[in-house]
Amino acid sequence: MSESRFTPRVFSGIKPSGGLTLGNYLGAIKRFVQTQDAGTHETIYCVVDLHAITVWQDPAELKSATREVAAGFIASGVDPERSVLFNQSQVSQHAELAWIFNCVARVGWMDRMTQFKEKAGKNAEKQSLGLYAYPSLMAADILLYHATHVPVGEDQKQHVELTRDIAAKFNHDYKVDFFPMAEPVIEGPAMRVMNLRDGTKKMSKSGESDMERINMTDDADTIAKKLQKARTDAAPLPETLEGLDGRPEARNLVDIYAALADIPPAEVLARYPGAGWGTFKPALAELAVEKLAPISREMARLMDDPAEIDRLLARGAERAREIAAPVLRETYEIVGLLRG
Ligand code: AQP
Repeated sequence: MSESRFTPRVFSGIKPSGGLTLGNYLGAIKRFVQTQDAGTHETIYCVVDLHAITVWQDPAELKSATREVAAGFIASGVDPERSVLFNQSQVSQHAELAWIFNCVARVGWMDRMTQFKEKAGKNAEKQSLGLYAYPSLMAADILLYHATHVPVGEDQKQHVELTRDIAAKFNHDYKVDFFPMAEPVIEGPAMRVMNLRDGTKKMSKSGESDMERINMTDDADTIAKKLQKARTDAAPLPETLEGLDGRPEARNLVDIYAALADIPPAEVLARYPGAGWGTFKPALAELAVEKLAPISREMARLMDDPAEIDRLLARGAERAREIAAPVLRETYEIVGLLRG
């Protein structure tokens, strides 16, 4: 199948399941802005609120988190004119295409999804059906726009691969060349920012303790305190990257520094050869505050005018529907669903 007939187009999203973390920023938003600014692809960015409700969300908090994620996008540099920026539930075609994909994807495919296993833990039977079917909705999010590239953190790679499986099965079953093979784009030193208290776990919005993550809205003192208390081993920084093997917490802090400073991790070690944590942690805190403070200030300013955020999202949704509606219409036609 020739992929060149598809317009180079990026789609990615973030769940408003809480406030944004440094993981979301480095693994997703910062790269969304770089892609938009490079100008080589159309860029579509979405606050995926339908994904958020796969686990319980307080309705008032969900609205506020949706605006906060939108504010985080804009404050970081996503331009609602140059990119299409909206919240998923305003474009009903996402849910409609997801249903069709529920009928294409196989139960065995969902059973292999590690994120469901991690999130459900021992309580899989008690999880919502939505959490189990989440990857099918994510495939719809991407394929509704015929997106060719999907920038994500490492944790979402398997879901983008499943999106390709769904596209391939749909094309095969209906004997069409309709959905593109979207590629995950996973590059840079911070594709998996780890929890500050346990370097083997991912930093998450919904993690139990606030001390395990840096929130985009944290003030300078809080950022410094969290990094100061971040768990590490006792050894100083090594001179080469191999010296970080088996030291997940140390590796994480070096990777965060590298991603914030836009330099390779080896260069961080070259800047701080053999440094102890008493030197490196304050330097990292200073850098994090320097990069994050302007964004959190701008987020606060935007959050002061929720009506303006709502207006921007509604306008973005209108633009998204212009792309999505013809794709869904053609999908219905291919599947044989009558439309008046
Ligand atoms: N720790 C992370 N490191 C790198 N990238 C990350 N992303 C999330 N956490 C990290 C990337 O951010 C994008 C949006 O993710 P999401 O909010 O839709 O879902 P998630 O990965 O489940 O995020 P959280 O923070 O862990 O949310 P909760 O706690 O609610 O489940 C994705 O591109 C993701 O890779």
